Amino acid sequence: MECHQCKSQGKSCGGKSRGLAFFRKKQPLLDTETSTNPPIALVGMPNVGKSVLFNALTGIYVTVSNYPGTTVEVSRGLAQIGEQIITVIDTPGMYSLLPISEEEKVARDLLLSEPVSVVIHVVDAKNLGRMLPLTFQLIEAGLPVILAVNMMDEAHRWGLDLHQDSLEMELEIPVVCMSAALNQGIDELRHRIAPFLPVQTAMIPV
Ligand SMILES: Nc1nc2c(ncn2[C@@H]2O[C@H](COP(=O)(O)OP(=O)(O)OP(=O)(O)O)[C@@H](O)[C@H]2O)c(=O)[nH]1
Ligand SMILES: [Mg+2]
Repeated sequence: MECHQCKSQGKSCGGKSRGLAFFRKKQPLLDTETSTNPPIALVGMPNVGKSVLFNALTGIYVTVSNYPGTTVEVSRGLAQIGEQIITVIDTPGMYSLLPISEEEKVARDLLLSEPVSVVIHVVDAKNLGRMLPLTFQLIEAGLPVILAVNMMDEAHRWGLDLHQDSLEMELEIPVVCMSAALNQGIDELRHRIAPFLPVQTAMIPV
């Protein structure tokens, strides 16, 4: 079975890397002890690009572990948002906050049992209508939500476009159009996340 690290790099380690608690650090600042803010959670239906976005935000400093009491794997990594380092959680695919599968239950529990700084709801631009009901559920649950409309490259190829401003006004949450696989829109997303983070007091260890 391939690990998260290998999957992102198109390699295979035969699962050996899974036992490692941490992968090598990319930058010295990226240390778990520097991340005191509640995490950012990436949520959304299966196959919308959550893990690709997770890799784009966090680089290679990632842990993969089973959610307690389950066989469902959850990846955590550190992202730099402005001057701050914050944990990002890549949750299993979910269709609704009312869970049916074990994966959906883990994703729901991750969102509702611990505080999060912001929830990034990743959706496929080609299937927006099918995916927005979960956006409404997340908003109604009182969670701070950013809508990340991914796969804009494919949507454009289908001749689709999105009125980002109108959607933002309608939903009253930030909306970011992106193509995570092409690294497009990631900087704007970081920009839109920043106001959700509490001001950090002691970031750099002395
Ligand atoms: N064209 C295009 N493909 C993308 C984009 N983002 C992700 N993909 C592809 O979509 C597929 C699914 O991506 P993942 O990141 O594994 O999706 P996921 O949401 O993590 O899926 P689950 O873990 O099953 O919930 C992969 O083949 C990606 O390469 C994008 O912006 N454009
Ligand atoms: Mg994934």
